[in-house]
Amino acid sequence: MLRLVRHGLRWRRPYSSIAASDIDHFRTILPPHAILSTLSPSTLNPSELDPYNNDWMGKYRGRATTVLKPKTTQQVSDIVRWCASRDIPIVPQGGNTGLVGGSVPLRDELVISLANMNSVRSFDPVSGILVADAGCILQSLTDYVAPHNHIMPIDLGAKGSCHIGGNVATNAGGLRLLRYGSLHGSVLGLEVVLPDGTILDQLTTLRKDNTGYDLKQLFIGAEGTLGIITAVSILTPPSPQASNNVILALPHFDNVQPLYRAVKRQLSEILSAFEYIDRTAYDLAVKHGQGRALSDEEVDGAACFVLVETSGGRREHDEEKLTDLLSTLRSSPSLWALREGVTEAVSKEGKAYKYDISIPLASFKTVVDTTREHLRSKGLLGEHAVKHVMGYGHVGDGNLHLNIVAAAYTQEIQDALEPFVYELVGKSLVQTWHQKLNTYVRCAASYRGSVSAEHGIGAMKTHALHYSKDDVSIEWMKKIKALFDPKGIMNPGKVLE
Ligand code: FAD
Ligand code: 2HG
Ligand code: ZN
Repeated sequence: MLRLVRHGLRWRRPYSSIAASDIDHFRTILPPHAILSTLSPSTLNPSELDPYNNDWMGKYRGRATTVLKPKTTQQVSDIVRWCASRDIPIVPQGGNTGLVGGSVPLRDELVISLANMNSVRSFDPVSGILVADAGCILQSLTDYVAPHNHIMPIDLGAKGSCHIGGNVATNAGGLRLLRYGSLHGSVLGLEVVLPDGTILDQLTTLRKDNTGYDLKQLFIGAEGTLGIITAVSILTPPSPQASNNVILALPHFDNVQPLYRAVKRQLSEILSAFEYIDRTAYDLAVKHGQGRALSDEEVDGAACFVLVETSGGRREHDEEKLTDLLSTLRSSPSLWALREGVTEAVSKEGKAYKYDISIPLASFKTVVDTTREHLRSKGLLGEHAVKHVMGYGHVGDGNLHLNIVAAAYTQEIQDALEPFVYELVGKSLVQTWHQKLNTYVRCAASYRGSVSAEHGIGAMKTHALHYSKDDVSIEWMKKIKALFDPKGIMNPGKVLE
């Protein structure tokens, strides 16, 4: 029996490490190719587990000895039942594109990868309801429904790798939330293997079902801490007949808010996205070859950019509306690739500290500037420390992605950023940089924002939950966790400390 230690703290309960005898048992459930283990008598090279032990950012690293890749819900159930009997902690893993360290082990937990559960179970082209295994890649589902003139209600830069199960487990937001709402609305049903191995079948395809507590909602955004999602029933909207997008270069951040109001008023029902990219983020995306750059003339003097997308029923009608709107604005056709590519560009530039926050739109720039000045005051700005501080995100959702790109992850930068950023966003007093006084001013008001708008809590923000949730809420979250997972084996150390 091994006691796991994390960040110098003892985990609350004793867990077992996986032993060779456990692998023997897993062999009775899965075929040999679905078991990746470095434990004897396997000859697997430990580096073959790197893709499962390292997160997308290269920030979190686990030490799993074993990865299982079940193909059926029954296999998932049998594995989990065994782990529950042996107190073996589990990390459910989808496409491993998560940005908060939730998808990789903290120590040597068992990784259950859903990658082999990748079949579409059914699709009804009349209702648009799709039922798919949790391990289906988002892009493959988009391709699947496209010939039926439907789209997925969710879209994000990681679509080529992330799983629909991972999307649901993180309640991912993405680029279509403004138009199609959150997964709490479009997910109709789930099949989940609970932490004792029981299969919870809530895979309904009903639009309306008011028969008591809506249990599936608990698993949407639970980040694998309450159970393993094995299948998803989801409502797919009809494909828009016409879609247009433009990137607008704006001279001042102050232009964004009035523009958003004007765009909403003029485009109304056909507005499907309104995305923000500050100049630093734009320059990085261009530097690293993401999307099509605007001409020098177009970007001259631009402080920031917004990408506006319309999706509607009639091409001429939508184009006319967009043209009317844009007639007074500098615009240029561009590609979503530029906006979607910012995350990729950031990762090519260095190591990113990512803060995914909900705050009022008017404060997007203040938060970025305040963070930059704070780092400057600590002497941490420069090629060998923090190279860039930037903001981009989803204006329509009030969601800013504050990214701090450093040459390396260091404790000094980490300590400078936290709790600074969380205090800036969350419940405590707000500090703002006062240019004239060349100092911080603590304001009496707080943004009362969210420290995680869409990426989740994972391992990164367990200590920061209290900035956005009160004690009563956290206490009830803990009670729910204990009810579903009394042994605490499901993704320990994630979401809740
Ligand atoms: P993973 O990373 O494998 O896992 C994420 C979490 O979900 C972990 O806690 C894991 O344990 C749990 N989990 C995974 N599968 C299951 C399952 N079947 N059952 C139970 N728990 C499970 N996120 C956004 O919200 N919006 C964006 O616009 C966005 N854009 C991104 C762009 C890029 C380039 C990248 C790299 C990431 C982006 N993300 C975005 C973050 C990430 O892609 C999403 O969080 C995504 O939903 C994670 O899916 P995944 O399959 O990769 O899950
Ligand atoms: C996006 O909106 C994603 O592009 C990723 O949520 C944000 O990389 C990030 O910080
Ligand atoms: Zn985002």
